[in-house]
Amino acid sequence: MQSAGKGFGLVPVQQTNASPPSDASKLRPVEKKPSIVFEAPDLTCPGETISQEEIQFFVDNGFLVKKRLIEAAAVEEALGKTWTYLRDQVPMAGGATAPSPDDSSTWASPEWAPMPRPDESGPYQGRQRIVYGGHTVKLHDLGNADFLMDLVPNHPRVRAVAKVLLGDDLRPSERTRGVYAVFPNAGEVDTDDPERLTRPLGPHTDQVCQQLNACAYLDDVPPRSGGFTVYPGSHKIMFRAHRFEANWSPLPDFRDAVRQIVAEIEPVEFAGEKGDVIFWHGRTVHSAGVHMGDSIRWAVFADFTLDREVLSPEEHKRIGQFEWFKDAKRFAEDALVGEDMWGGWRLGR
Ligand SMILES: O=C(O)CCC(=O)C(=O)O
Repeated sequence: MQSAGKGFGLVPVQQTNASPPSDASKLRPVEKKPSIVFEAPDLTCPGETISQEEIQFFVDNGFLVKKRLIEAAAVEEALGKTWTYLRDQVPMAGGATAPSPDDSSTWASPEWAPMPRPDESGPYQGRQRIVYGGHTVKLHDLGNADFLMDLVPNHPRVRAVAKVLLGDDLRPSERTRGVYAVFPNAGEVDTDDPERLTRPLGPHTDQVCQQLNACAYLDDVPPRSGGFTVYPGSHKIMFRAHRFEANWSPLPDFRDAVRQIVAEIEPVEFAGEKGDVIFWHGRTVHSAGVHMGDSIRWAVFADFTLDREVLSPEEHKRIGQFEWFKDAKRFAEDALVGEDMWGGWRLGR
């Protein structure tokens, strides 16, 4: 296979609207499969950034778990700073107790203040700087803090894996998506509820421009405690549900493809340790995981793309594809989806 080069098989992109072009009247509900907790096989080879078996696993499944890739001490320090930020920045409802790192009895179902509407223009158009509601808090505006940049996208070991998979000419990272926290659910007590393993799953794919992403855990994530969850192999199906390889360009059968995946593929949830990093192909269907535990799931999400010409913020806004909190800018030129979905990837070559 050829390696990715600037201009390799690329055509100018016809800018289309963001919505999947599917007839909503044809949508039918689909029964979600419960997730299973994933046992990562050890495919590592001493001395190698990624082994051939790991590369093949990523190609086949659309994800790869690298255990303890980031040093525990650095992760602990980052989590301390994240706690400080959360307590300073996320407002609580009147009289509600703020979650505290030293008191796990404050973690279940925190009562946040009502969240403001997103800005309709400007640099934060479309998404609040911090999203808080229910059990999830997304600290987006922490995403470009130096300590998070150094911890995940610019960490030498994280970047080395991204380079072996995607290519040496990675676009310099400008931000992460921030820290995503999933809090325990105080109401999670009914063990007879048959839907408790599926109701929380929100399978979806991401927009704008998607090549390679990473999810790094800032604390240990026990089973059934909000672990990041993906649908293995779904990257191959969703790749073909787009017109272009990386830019969001859904075809008419996009929604049917998601429904097929959700109905047929058993999702896997990643339990793990602080410093573990899950690399996942950008077309993979994914979700935050089921949370029936009593800890907070802390994760940093980062995006990687090859270093090609990208659209300006104004152009992203014009086509309804402006997501300031991601490092996933649309390519000005992108390759049409063809037979080989890995033509632009390095995959160790
Ligand atoms: O928090 C998670 O585990 C999922 C995040 C997610 O779905 C996303 O960033 O698109």
